[in-house]
Amino acid sequence: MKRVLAYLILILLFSSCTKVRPPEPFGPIPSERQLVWHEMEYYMFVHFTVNTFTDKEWGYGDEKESVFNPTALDCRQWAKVARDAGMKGIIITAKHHDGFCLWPSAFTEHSVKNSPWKEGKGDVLMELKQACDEYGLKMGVYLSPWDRNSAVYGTPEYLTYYRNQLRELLTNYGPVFEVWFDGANGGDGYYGGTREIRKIDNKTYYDWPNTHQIVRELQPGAVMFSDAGPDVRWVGNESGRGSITNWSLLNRDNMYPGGDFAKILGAGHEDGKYWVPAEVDVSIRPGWFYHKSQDSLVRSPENLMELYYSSVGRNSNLLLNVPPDRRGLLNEEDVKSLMAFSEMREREFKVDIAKGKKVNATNTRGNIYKASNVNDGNPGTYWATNDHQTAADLIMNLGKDTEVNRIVIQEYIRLGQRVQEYKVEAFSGGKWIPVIDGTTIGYKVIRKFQVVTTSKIKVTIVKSKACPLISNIELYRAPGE
Ligand code: FUL
Repeated sequence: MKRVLAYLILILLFSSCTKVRPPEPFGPIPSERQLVWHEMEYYMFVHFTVNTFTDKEWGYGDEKESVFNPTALDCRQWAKVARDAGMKGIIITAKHHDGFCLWPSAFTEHSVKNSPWKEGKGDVLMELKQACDEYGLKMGVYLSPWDRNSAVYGTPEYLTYYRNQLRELLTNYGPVFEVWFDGANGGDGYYGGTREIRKIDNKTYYDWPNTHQIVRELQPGAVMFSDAGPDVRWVGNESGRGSITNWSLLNRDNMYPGGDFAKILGAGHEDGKYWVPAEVDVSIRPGWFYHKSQDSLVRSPENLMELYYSSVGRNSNLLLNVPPDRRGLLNEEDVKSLMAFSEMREREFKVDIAKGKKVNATNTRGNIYKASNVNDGNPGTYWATNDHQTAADLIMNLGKDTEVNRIVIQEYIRLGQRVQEYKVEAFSGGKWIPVIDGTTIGYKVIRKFQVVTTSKIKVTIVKSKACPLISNIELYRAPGE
């Protein structure tokens, strides 16, 4: 009996020693609202206001409300197109720099309520909210801090006005997933008829920390975008280019919207103190607003595909602007291109060659964090190495010679962004051949390469800040090439 007991105690002791500890978080980690945002990946920007009717990009603020008169406005068409295109939400310019409000704000006369559209009874925000609900999309709002119409712009009173409008938008239209704070502050404007230049100090005028509080209080699930976050950062250009090295980290303490930070926003900061991932905002046309003269300049499906690789493929979300025309509809040209792009994406990523294939790793943190977690189709599981093991190989056995030309890799970012350097090799002709190398991974990278015929793919984490955690690897043979 004694011997049995001793034996049992030994077994217990042994199993508690070998129990694998989960990896500790490393550095800043994303909040729940940011995690939800990462998974959205691709959504629509809608620039629509008086500019659509005056053929401008920046309205001066003196536009008569009567110019806003879409003949067939249909937010359900926008939402259907967005849904069919594979987008997850729509962010609308509720108010652009001209100050005209697409909803009947109680705090200004400069809105849809004084326009001929629906005899002043219309509310674009409400129609969009209902359309988004119907098509399973999330809604976001752009409320321009710069207001070239407001007589009080530049004084402390404007801040109260701005915050009142923010409250309206965040109270009356259900859940909002993103609030977009633009950094533009051009100076001159109508400003209640004074037609002058008003300069503000970007750093202090808007008292951002207190404005942010309103968003947290009214919409705790919403992320806030600006050049400097706090939750999502601008990528530093409007041409659709995410940075190849892209840390979702940023030292944003001394940054503010409209500051001169474009050069650092692409890569972020490797040693950043906060989790502030990048969003790529870009238009399907040369302008942000609809101009008939640009109907022939809509981006081709091939071009949109390139944008996809240089945004979602580089650890960024893609916010693609598709501006409604004067009817209040997404134009046929844009819709055609978006749909063809969507089909192209489906063809490109049709069959995941990696799924279910046998995987081994040179280092594994016990059975829970096994190598085969990278291709089990479950984003909640991941392959991890032991602590201090910051380099390791993962080998995927494809079973037979197979053509491959795309790879998707994802880190398990809940515990931080870690990988600093990786490479991919293919086993061909009896040896390992280099395919691609890279720096950061983060939420996701999608990489293209020349077709290789191979029976095995090796992903090497060359350098990582802490033990790497890889949640997903996919392989594809995209047509062509
Ligand atoms: C810029 C604005 O000035 C443009 O008009 C546009 O809204 C773009 C997305 O952001 O800063």
